[in-house]
Amino acid sequence: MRRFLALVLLAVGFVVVGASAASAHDVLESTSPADGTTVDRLPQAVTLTFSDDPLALGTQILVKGPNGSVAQGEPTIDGRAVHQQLDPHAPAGDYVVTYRVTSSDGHPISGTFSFHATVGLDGSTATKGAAVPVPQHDTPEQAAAKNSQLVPVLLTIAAVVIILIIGTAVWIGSRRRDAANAAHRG
Ligand SMILES: [Cu+2]
Repeated sequence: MRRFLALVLLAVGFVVVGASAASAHDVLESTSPADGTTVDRLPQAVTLTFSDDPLALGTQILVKGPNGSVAQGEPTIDGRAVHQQLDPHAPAGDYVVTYRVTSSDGHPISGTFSFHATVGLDGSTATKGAAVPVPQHDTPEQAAAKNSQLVPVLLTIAAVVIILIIGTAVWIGSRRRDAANAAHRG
């Protein structure tokens, strides 16, 4: 019975120690932009604010946009806030931020949040939920197709110009004839 009681006390002890260790973890209190929100314009940096000052060691902030990673430079820690600068050419669209910081108690904490930017730092725009347009160059086939569409347009313009020239020539000719006839009569 004593051994059993000792085991129970030991188990309770582990639970209490474990719980206090867990509660000592810093937690992410807020982010800018906030998780799941849409911002009019992509900010120049994302900010994560924790419940206590994270340690500088091992801080990693990944920011992934429609064209890939846009995190620029190393994250900086300012008290409870961790800032990550973004590429000044980052486009509009959906963003996912994945973080891994070292809690003030030395334990790693990680997570993710996401947001949508209607206007990018590069001035591009994206509608939430819509497929993000990827800039594309014409393939040789598409370029050829566009050229073949252009040919009838150019032929039509050429035909109109020729008709106008001939029409003008005929009109000038008839006026000259009228003038000559008039001179003849007078
Ligand atoms: Cu911890």
